[in-house]
Amino acid sequence: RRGHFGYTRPDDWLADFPICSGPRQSPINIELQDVKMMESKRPPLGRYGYDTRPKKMTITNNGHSVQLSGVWPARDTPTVYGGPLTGLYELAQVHFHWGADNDAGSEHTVANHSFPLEMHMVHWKKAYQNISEAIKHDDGIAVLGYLLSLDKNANMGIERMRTDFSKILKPRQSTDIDPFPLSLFDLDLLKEGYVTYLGSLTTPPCSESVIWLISVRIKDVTIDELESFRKLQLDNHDDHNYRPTQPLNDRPIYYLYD
Ligand code: SG5
Ligand code: ZN
Repeated sequence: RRGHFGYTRPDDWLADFPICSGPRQSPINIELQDVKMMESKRPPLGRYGYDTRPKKMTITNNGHSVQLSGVWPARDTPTVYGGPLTGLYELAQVHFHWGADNDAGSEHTVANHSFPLEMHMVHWKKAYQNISEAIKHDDGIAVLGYLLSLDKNANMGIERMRTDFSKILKPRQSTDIDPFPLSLFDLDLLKEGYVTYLGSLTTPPCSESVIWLISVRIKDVTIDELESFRKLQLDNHDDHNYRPTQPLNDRPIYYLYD
């Protein structure tokens, strides 16, 4: 069945999606000594809509992750621009990657260190009309990535989501939740700086269409929050949903801050 894949043998993805072994795959390990300052002067990264509460908000267990999506008032759909991006990128959805225990879970690693959770905010370039068109272009998608480390501070966005996780324990369950603005996730990408490189979707079809922006500020996640993710049943009874890191292949990794 097309669209069916698991995390036990990610090498099997290549049979249906050969680009999964392409030259600009994600995630990667970020070695700090490889990170260069981006020299050219660029407009600072900006965003709007993140403080606006959507009219409707939905969480879905799609068998690969839990996805958060929303419907915002006209012109308030969360959007990012500037920094390494050309044009406007509109939010499609937010999702998470986790592991069976605290030693693994993130897709990106830093100096070969894994984090227990990684949050992805997927945006698509509005110039391409829709997301399925955008993934055909090498600058079609911008994903803001946040690494989370086990600590005592609860994340208010995750707390709001997990209130209703009991309704989406099984794949293909979905429920509307009490809407909240994305700023509850305590996003600080703009202030703290971020690492950026050209990569791919980390799931099939592995399209090489993603400009990655990874926050250098590590956020907190509590053990209760992690256990809520781990209770969600995934396809194939996978106990994790992170792809192993892929070869960097001479790609530059840049550090940017505003
Ligand atoms: C998750 O990661 C997302 C995919 C996303 C990939 O599997 O799924 C969910 O969170 C539950 C629906 O999102 C979708 O399938 C809905 C569009 O794929 C995309 O966002 C395609 C543009 C891969 O995303 S990632 O590279 O950021 N990890
Ligand atoms: Zn992801």
